[in-house]
Amino acid sequence: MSTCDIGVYGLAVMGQNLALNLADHDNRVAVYNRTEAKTREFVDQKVDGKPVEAAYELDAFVGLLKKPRVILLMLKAGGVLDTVIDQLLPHLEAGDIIMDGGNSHFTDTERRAEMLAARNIHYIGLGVSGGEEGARHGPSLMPGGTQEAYARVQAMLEAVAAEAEGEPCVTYLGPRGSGHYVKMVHNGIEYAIMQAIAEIYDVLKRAAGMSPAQMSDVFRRWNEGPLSSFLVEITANVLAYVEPETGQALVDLILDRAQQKGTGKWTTQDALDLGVPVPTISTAVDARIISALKAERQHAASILQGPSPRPDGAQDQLVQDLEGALLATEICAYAQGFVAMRAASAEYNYNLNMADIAHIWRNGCIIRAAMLNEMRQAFGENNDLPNLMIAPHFASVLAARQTAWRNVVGLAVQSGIPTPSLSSALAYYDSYRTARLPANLIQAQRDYFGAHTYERIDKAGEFHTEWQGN
Ligand code: NBP
Repeated sequence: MSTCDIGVYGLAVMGQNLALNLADHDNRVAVYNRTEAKTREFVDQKVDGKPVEAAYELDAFVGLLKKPRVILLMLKAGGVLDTVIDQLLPHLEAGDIIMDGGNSHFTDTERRAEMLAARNIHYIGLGVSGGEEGARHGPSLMPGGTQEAYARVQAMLEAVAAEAEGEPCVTYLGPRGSGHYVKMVHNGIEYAIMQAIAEIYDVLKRAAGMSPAQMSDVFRRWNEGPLSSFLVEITANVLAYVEPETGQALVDLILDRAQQKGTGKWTTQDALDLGVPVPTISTAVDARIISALKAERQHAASILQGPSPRPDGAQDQLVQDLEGALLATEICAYAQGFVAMRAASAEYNYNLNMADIAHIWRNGCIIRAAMLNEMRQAFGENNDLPNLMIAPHFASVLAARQTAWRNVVGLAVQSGIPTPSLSSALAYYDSYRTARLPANLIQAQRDYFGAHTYERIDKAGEFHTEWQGN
């Protein structure tokens, strides 16, 4: 019987939780997974009387859906999507909608949307953020596709999304791959903020000599102020966690090797293609790569010299400075992400509304933070704001925190504690506010060895000099 409002294909963590969330909001949900046992386990252990119908064959799954059909794919990103779409196509008809809720690369989404449009099948690239908990109780959703397709799923998506001040954290973002583009940048910002927090933790540990429990209190306090955010909150919880078996702070027992799935790298790659600097995001990707070189780092530690941090007594001032440095760095990370989206919007004709993006990130997603309210306001006043840092509110926050930020970076450099994200953000801030950078010398060098010409500040035109004849 074709009675289901939506079908969820893919029952790993995200698919299971979104299926339950959809079922909680007046939807009859069909579910399917490649490995049958996972579907059976889900139905037996999690569904608990909710309106969920399982299928164990693809044609039976599609047969459960009302026409025109809506199918949500929650699959491992990559070639799997092409395989599954190919398998689904013979069962679908014109007017059906496929949504890809995974972390697909936006160019793959563009290609799939074009291929499916030729068959009159709608394709929505749906960025989903919030992890397991968000998927179950309210994620932030970033949809891109045709407006016609979005109108058909709008009520359903609004019902399952998180809410911020009574508004759902989902809105139509733009055509084709725009939703996945915004999700990619969301993850790039996420990388940067996580790296900045990790650096702050390192300074608190090595320069202030604090224990995880003490640091947890610091992050918990910060979470009551302008840094209030999901990532600061969970950091406080992680630092407070004592493992029952060992009686130790679990964070101290975790190997210092961070993994990645690629969305941060993609953000950097595309930003570079667009000519947009995103140094705080890029350094966060680099930092994860360096963290993976554990054996090399252990070897180098016995060869390369540097200062050994010695905790001094002035903890209160340092903690205060660190709060300012983290806040300023986070603003830079968001600023860089918004600049990348602005450039992408122009290049790929996405027509993105930055205030809407700030709004849908206010709840449900990993980078939700109190400061997104001010970002929404800043972009609401000017969608073409060239850089968030120059919005009056953020310019004054940065001005008020810059001394603290410089103190922290200075201390870290003096102590030999690597703080690539805090430092790169400060260099970004200083570069952006410098009216005359030393690029004049670079132009002279380029002209010297390659006759690349240069422009002058005192007259118009392009100039070349025979430098060696001087
Ligand atoms: P995974 O990314 O781990 O994907 C597992 C799913 O893909 C399973 O249902 C698996 O089926 C299916 N699959 C694979 Br692998 N190969 C397949 C194939 N050839 N044909 C059909 N199905 C195949 O799951 P997830 O962590 O729930 O994430 C789902 C998507 O959401 C991903 O794109 C992820 O990047 C994105 N995302 C994840 C999170 C998070 O917190 N986990 C947050 C936001 C977005 P099987 O059971 O038969 O192996």
